Amino acid sequence: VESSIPEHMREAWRKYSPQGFKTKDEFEGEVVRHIETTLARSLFNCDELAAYSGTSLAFRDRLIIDWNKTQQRQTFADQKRIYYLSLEFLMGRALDNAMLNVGLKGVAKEGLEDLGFRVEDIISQEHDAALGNGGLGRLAACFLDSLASLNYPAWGYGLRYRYGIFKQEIENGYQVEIPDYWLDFNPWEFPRHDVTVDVQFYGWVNKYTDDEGKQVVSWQDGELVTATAYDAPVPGYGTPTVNNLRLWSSKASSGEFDFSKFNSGEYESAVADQQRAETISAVLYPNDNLERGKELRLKQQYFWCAASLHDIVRRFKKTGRTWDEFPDQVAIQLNDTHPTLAIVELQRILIDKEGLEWPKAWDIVTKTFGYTNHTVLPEALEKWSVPLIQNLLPRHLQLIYEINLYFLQQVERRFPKDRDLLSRVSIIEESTPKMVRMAYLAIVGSHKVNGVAELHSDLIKTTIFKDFVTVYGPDKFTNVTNGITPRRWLHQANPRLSELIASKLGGYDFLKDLTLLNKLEPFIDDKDFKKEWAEIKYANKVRLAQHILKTTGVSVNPKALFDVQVKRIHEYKRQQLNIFGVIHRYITLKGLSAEERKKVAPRVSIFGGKAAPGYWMAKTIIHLINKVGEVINNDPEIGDALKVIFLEDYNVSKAEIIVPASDISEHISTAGTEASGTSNMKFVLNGGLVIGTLDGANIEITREIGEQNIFLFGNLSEDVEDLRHHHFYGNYQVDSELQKVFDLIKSGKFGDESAFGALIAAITEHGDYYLVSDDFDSYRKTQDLIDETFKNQEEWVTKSITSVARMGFFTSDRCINEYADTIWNIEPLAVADEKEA
Ligand code: BZD
Repeated sequence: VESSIPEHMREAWRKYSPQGFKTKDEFEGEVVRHIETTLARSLFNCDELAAYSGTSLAFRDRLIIDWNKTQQRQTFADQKRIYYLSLEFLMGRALDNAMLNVGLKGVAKEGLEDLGFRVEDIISQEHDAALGNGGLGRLAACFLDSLASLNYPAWGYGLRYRYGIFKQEIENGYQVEIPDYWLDFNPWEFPRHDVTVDVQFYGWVNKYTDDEGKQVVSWQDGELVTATAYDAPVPGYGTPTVNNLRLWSSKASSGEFDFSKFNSGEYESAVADQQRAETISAVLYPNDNLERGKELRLKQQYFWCAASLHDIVRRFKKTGRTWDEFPDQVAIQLNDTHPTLAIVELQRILIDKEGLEWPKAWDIVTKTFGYTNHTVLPEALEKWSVPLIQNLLPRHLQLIYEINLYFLQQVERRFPKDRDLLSRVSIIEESTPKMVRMAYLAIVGSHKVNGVAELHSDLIKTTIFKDFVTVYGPDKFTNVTNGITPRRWLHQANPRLSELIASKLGGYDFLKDLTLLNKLEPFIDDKDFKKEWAEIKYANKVRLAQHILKTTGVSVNPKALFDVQVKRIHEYKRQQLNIFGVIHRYITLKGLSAEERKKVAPRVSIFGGKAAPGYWMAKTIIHLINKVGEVINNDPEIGDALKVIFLEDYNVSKAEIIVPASDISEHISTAGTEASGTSNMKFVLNGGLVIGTLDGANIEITREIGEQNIFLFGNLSEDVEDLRHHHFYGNYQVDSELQKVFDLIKSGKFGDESAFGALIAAITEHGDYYLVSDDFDSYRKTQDLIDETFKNQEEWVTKSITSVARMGFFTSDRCINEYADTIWNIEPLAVADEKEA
């Protein structure tokens, strides 16, 4: 391709190819130019939003240069690529990240000062890209950062939702949902109106024999929806690699299907078609760890899978290779079961369009895909009804049945006469209506299945996927413990701590090799270092206290112990255990004399997180937290001894303020329910200690940082089943201290007690599925131990530094390298000029 362009053209191109700014003056020039010409504003009407826009456009120009080069480099190198399919990418803000990754934040800071702005104010103008619910979506974002930072040829594929996760407001103690329209001005996305795919829905399958006697299968009629690509650059840290995140947006196809309507005057119905098509990429489903089987959700999934697969196949075909080579060029990772239809779609392309034989096509498919499971909760496992798929995707349903048949025949050959096994592993559940078990389809269609922390990966092998271990043997199942990017979660969120660490380690190499943090251990007894460490934590707490005052009107003492639980609200995550503990603390404080109360370590209990709009129990928990806060925060006897804060609208950019400011964070899920957790890693990396159960990645965090540096409590996962059984069949009694909490709630102390009835009944009457009562005593005692330990600041800071020094394992770089080596079989692409960041 390159050689076909004449030298004089290349010469001219090279001469005028933009280089991007490097110095402060060049930066200012670019910002002013963008504000005056791109935005048509001037010195006299340049507010912070306009300054943000100008700054972003200046950085964007720089990124685009590296982005284009990266794409060219990857095309010429022609290596295997990894495609990460995720319905969620919780990216947060892009500008700060771009500044740090290209190593020009200092230049921007000074330049903006000249222009009359503070860099922090400009950064905070940006609307979060909130295209995700929680851990799964943020993990995808951390992975993109690592893939680019490690120079892997990688693409993310997702949906360009017009509305991201809703904005949460609290009114009278209740959650209210406000739509998140985030696309008003988004300088980070590039519409590619020339990159479109028509995606088909409904219709029927025509099977016939053609003139030459060949069997032809064709999916006919129905409706077409056009997918348009929107690309966003993903810059690596300290490297010229800028990868691509491609998000699809839906609109009605301009193809043959609706022209007839316009022509026959059915204008309104044509408009309705248009709106129906646009609805597909309109909203992110706000459920985390819950599946509800809605047709529109299935449409989203197929729309995105079909468009992505088409794009991937189109790129592969340009190389002129034969189909055998597909798995040597393409690895596709499924972020949970949401993209499972991609498996069926690739098989359809190979069989129906490319004319491959079934076994050969299926071999290619299974070599290409890997599947990551993120939950064992039964209510989160996706199942789609057969009639629904039949109607929406008739050809895919046939293929699913054939895949199942082919698989079950294989099982039967190995385990003859085991009818039970066959029905247990069947992709089709024989219920009314019949259901397609997406996790089973994902397992059958992939060469590797992984869990996201050791305990979780063991659990999937012994519980939900047990029979598949029998069928395939244990090697198909593996573990890749989650990680987080230290660029965003240390360097960006906590610049002073990052700087202090760099001063001891002689530079910022630890941001690319997090195991270097262990070089901090020799400084654990260094007085000045410890003092600075503590000062930074304090400064971060002051900042959070300011945010709390501004957003809630409550003034908290930054010297108090900040106890934080921020994550999606879910019964299994047990925010109810936390708030019951807070109420118990309140009862205890009220029983003390004023003198005694002064001796208690003051505490601020901070909560944050969204409840799925239809999840009543979760909303009740939010309501209780807010009501308890109203009472305690206004009780003059209590004062600073205890404050209870609910922070509205927890999201990525708020996490960047909250995480560095915690003394203790809570990761207290019922053992065996939280697949991994990733905020646990973020808090510890920022010098916070953890109270946690032996669940998910808490177990590995404990192994790495040492038992003396974490506050563990509660029952073990292997005992959960027996305890649940005992609740129903034993003589079960609620913990007596917890009963006092219930009594106070029932007295109406926190407002209308009937509002909280369901929350209490879940424990006292409905079997306490999440073992709140069983763990209450050990939770309280552990909290008391935390109070004691916090009084000895010397010891506390030692634990904090030691933990950070031992967190190297939890970088998403390690995690991505494991995926690359053990699942994807891909190599990084060499880059000539690795940048000094
Ligand atoms: O994935 C989460 C798990 O609950 C965490 O334990 C784990 O750390 C992270 C990353 O592996 N799962 C989710 O966040 N799941 C969802 O958000 C989700 C969304 C839609 C449908 C089902 C689940």
